[in-house]
Amino acid sequence: MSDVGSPSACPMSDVGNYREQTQCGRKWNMLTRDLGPAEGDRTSDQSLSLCRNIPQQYSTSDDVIGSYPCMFGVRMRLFHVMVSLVVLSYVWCESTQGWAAERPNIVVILIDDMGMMDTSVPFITDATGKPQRQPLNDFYRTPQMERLASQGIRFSNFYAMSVCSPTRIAIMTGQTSARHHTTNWIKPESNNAGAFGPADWQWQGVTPQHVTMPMVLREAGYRTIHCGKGHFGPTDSYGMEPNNIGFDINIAGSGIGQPGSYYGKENFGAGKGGRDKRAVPGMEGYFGQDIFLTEALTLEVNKAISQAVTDKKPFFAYMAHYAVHAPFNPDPRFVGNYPNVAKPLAAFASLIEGMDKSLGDMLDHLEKLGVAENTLVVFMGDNGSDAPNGASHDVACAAPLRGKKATHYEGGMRVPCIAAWAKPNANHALQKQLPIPHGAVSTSLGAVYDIFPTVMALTGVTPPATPRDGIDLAPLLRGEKGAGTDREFLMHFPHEHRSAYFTVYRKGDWKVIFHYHHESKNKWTQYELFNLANDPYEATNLAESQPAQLRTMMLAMTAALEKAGAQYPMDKEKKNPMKPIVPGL
Ligand SMILES: [Ca+2]
Repeated sequence: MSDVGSPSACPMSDVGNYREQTQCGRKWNMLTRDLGPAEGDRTSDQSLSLCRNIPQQYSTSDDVIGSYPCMFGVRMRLFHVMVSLVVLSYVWCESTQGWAAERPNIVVILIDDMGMMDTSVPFITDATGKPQRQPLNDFYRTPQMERLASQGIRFSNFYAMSVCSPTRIAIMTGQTSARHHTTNWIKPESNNAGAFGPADWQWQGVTPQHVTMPMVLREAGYRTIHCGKGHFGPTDSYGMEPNNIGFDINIAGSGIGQPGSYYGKENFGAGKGGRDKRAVPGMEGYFGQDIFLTEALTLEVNKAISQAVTDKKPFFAYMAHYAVHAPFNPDPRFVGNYPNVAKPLAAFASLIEGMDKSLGDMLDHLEKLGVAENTLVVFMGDNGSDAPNGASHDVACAAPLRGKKATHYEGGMRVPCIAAWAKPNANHALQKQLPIPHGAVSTSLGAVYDIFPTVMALTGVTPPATPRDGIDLAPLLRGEKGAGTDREFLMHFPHEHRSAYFTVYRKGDWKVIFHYHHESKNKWTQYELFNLANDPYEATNLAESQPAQLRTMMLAMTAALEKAGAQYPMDKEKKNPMKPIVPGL
């Protein structure tokens, strides 16, 4: 705070007139150092778009705002300006360590619908924490994930929400879905609360009231790059546009949750009848070409990273592949590797292999640019597997885990997570600050909402003090034994999908599931209780046989939901919200 000035010394109303902000000192100068045109030529509107020395071929905030209908566009601009000012005032005046001579670059790679078993990297461990290969590890081919895992640490108990948007907004805000209230995937065209879902759930996704990780990093001087699937808000909402939520650059992101087509020859869905509404935006340069979407996105994100390096900007690159979400278009480069399985599964496996090539291409590119040693890579899936291979609630597509995407079992929300420096060098200053053991496995519980506080701590940026559920994973990344043990994980889903109207709560080895709309006369089936240490694949429901443990876990679940300000599903009469029922003894 010493050289920055307090918020009162830097009134927000003065932000537009930055030439007069001399009292704010060094940090203010850092924020404005790339503003481009001569100061005297800058309008107040221009001066509000801080740190945006952006190549013109990319979609920027102003491009998008200009495309909104008039009144909506004015509102969006006003919201955007207000949020920028609020975040700016905090980051600018409260950042404490973020101005070291060298700041780490951050690359977050998020694979859509990739579960923990959709890889040749074994994540399942034995009781001692040693990885145990499973048959699916011998089916999928992900050599670049193996490369990344050999350079860093993987998590065997890493959780996402059970579907797309709740996880994506958890990454952006550091909040569990029970708190940010986007508890379901966002249908772009209409509110999909479901028959008994809370009517006021956050279908709109990210709004100007949210403080997001890219917003904070951008204002701290990072080039923030979005590539791939957004799915942060429905059509024509504030959240549909990644530029609004803090990204300097948006490549191919919008409100859609899946591509119309993965094929350049099909223009990625544009102009293709029913698939046109899911056309991938901003990829016109590849229309008609024999190129797969995964490859095209990789070329584009690498270009954006190159530009950041050329501009001498630290960067935060969020590479959110559309792969491996349906439609299961076979990737012609790889599908021939899977001749003996059903076509949909072969296509899914080829999507996996394509995204793995992308990972390798990104790692190679970082090394070629000479920035690999100061770039942290975090690789994750956004929910459990959606591999077309068996029944939803069985031990099938995510075997030996039970369940798949959108279910309440472990296969619905356990995802791969690997963190590593893009090129390990134990003597590098930044890597000395965060030494990550090579080829290590952490069995501690981590979650997608931990990424925000982890990145903040690593970059030394202090975000505005809004409620968050995540923790700084640094002790786990360093491989410290005992770190992160006995944490809780809350997954709240008051909507309909493969599993409907449920809450999952895990603490330590125990996991409890509550089903709100319970039809059976057997009251115990409203609950599922598992000890994951003894029964990792959820075969035996202990709810009836261990009522004391069930009550303990239900009390803790109820408290966690209340603490998060959760919204509850409605009863069958749609009159009253339903809260979990804590059983007596
Ligand atoms: Ca997903």
